[in-house]
Amino acid sequence: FESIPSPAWRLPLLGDLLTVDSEKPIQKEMALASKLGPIFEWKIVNNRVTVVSGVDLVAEVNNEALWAKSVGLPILKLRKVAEDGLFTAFNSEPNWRKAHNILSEGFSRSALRNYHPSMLRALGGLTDSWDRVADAGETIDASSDANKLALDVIGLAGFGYDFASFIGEEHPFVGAMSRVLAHVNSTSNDIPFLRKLRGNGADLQNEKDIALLRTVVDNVIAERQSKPGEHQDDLLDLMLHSADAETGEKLDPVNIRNQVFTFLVAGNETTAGTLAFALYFLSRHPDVADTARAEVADVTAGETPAFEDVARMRYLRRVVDETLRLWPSAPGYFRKVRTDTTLGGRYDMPKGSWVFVLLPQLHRDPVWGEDPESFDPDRFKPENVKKRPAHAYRPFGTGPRACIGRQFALHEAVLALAIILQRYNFQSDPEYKLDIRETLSLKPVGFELSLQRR
Ligand code: MNH
Repeated sequence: FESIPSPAWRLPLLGDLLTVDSEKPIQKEMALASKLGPIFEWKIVNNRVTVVSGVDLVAEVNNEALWAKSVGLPILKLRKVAEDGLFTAFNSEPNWRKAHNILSEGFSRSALRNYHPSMLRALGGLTDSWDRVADAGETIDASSDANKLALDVIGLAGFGYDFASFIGEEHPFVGAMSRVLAHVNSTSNDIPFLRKLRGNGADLQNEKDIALLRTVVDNVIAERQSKPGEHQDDLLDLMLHSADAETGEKLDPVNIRNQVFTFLVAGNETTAGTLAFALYFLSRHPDVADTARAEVADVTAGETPAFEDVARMRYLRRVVDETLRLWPSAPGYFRKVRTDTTLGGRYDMPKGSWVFVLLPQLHRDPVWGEDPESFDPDRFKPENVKKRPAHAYRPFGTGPRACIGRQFALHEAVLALAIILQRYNFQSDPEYKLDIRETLSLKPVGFELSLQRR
């Protein structure tokens, strides 16, 4: 067996201090992968991480016969809040299959059709707010508004709950959630003694934040239960009333709470990041924005996009696909090997070993051509997609534990961009340099747009 490439030998602790970047571990790993290749190993204090990003190796670890989802360290930390919710559940937990069976129905095409009006309603909050900003000649913060929109969308569409993010003060759920995720991120990568030096202020805040998140989740459930006659045909209804066809069992109340929390987080952060990155790319590529705007006009004839219109906006969908290639807002996932095996024909992987699939680097593999950094939606024309190996693009993960919300997210992103393009011209400051914040998910920070109504 060969040993996996790793950064040059360093003094154990001082060296680690110099290489660890607990704020931006993904961007650090991208730099290491560029130097060390499609597989490398590095050590964050006691945690050895094997990072895989070459397309052939990723295809291998995505093979369900040999490998499976692993609940990696950050997901393990998130279990403190989400327990056995869909995203954080261990493969072995019976509640995973039960909830997966029950909730899959909530993501069928007919379910999506039901969510469309709620998505439009949430978007109405955004456009009311942006109209005022445009008239006042001010700017919006793309990530912050994308977060508001995504929370309103998942709240209304999934749970019939209006966070009303664009009206008045920001809902405290937003701040609490983003701090909890940042806490998970930094405690997964930080060095324990540095954390001690910083004191436990962050940990106390974290406890308070978790309590607040639980209260909001309980309110969402209680509000629905206070109206027993009302059926909404949404995720919450499935959680409360539907039985798993396999076991005949319904979800228990504790699990429902975990699922509501899971969906409010999973449905928010990643979609918001995608939308903010897409706005970044559109503002930097006026030709792409023009083409997309023309398509929207063509498909909708200037009307509010109908459900069926969204699937017809092929070019805009490619804009979203290409955005998720360069900056996949969920930047990776963990895989664990089921039996002793050899990876790439030369690296020893005893049963139970795990790797991290680094998506932004996979999405820059040589199969993406000479200039993987360039933003080009045409990469996703069907004839070009056919030329690439299937595993070259995995922004929604792989296998049975892949994203259940994929179609929901894509519908939301295309619809939101269509309405924004229809309604506004927008520009970003040419001086702005993309700055990406990592809180498990990725999003641009400090990215502002000025708007004019069209
Ligand atoms: Mn989503 C799992 C990416 C939007 C709900 N999601 C995953 C995984 C990736 C992912 C990658 C697999 C993680 C792993 O293997 O450990 N998700 C995304 C991206 C977007 C996204 C890039 C938006 C863009 N996700 C959404 C939305 C929802 C959602 C919207 C809900 C409405 N995702 C989930 C859930 C899981 C998941 C739930 C866990 C599924 C499971 O393990 O059964």
